Amino acid sequence: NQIQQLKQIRDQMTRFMMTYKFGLDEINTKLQILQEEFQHFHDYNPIEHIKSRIKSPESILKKMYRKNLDISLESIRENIHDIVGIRIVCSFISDIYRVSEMIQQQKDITVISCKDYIKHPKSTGYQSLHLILSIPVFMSDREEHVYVEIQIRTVAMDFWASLEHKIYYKYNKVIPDHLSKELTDAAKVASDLDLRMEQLHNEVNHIKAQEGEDNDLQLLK
Ligand code: 0O2
Repeated sequence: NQIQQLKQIRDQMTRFMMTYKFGLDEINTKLQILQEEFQHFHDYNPIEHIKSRIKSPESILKKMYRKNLDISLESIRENIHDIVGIRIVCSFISDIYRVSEMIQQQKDITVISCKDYIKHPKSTGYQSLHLILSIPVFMSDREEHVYVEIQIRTVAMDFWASLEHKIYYKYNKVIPDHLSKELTDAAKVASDLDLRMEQLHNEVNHIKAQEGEDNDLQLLK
């Protein structure tokens, strides 16, 4: 009887985690379509690269304990919004908002929250756009809704966040003051670089558009 019970729990857990895997597959397909379509019609891909992960059951439990929540599948489903985590890295800030809009417009997606740490960076200097979405997953006998966290950032923001994350864990979440200050300064440099790259990008686009117009005029002559 106890073995039966354990088997039942194992099956429930497998089903539970599978739902998130399907959710991730769905979002990945959506992103793939957006990239291909954009590349085809605009000859440009606003996405540099995408990384994704599914939180391990151990990390999920740790987060539940940290948040002081009762452990049940139902409670995990409601309270942990980043079991599926996707990071989209773009070249330019304008691409971040463009990609975010394209995702939010999709009819089967419900936007639960949108945190703009680009317009309002964290005190550490952290910048990114965070979306929490709910998406339907259609199984053989039922429809489930899963939460997905998407972080969208530039290459510079990603570079900064990866290093800061490593330092944060290296010092067991208490970063020495001098490093903390260095990181905040580096975040400012990364942010300035993003703005300059955006300006350059706009200038190049402007020149390209003018050349296009000139070519059209030549053809009319
Ligand atoms: P990990 O180890 O990356 O998974 P939540 O804790 O998710 O319930 P919160 O804190 O309001 O709610 O979410 P927020 O602010 O949207 O941040 C969620 C994630 O963004 C974090 O996940 C990090 O991945 C990233 N993040 C937020 N702030 C920082 C920061 O200052 N530096 C870096 N490097 N990353 C940050 P986790 O679960 O905290 O951590």
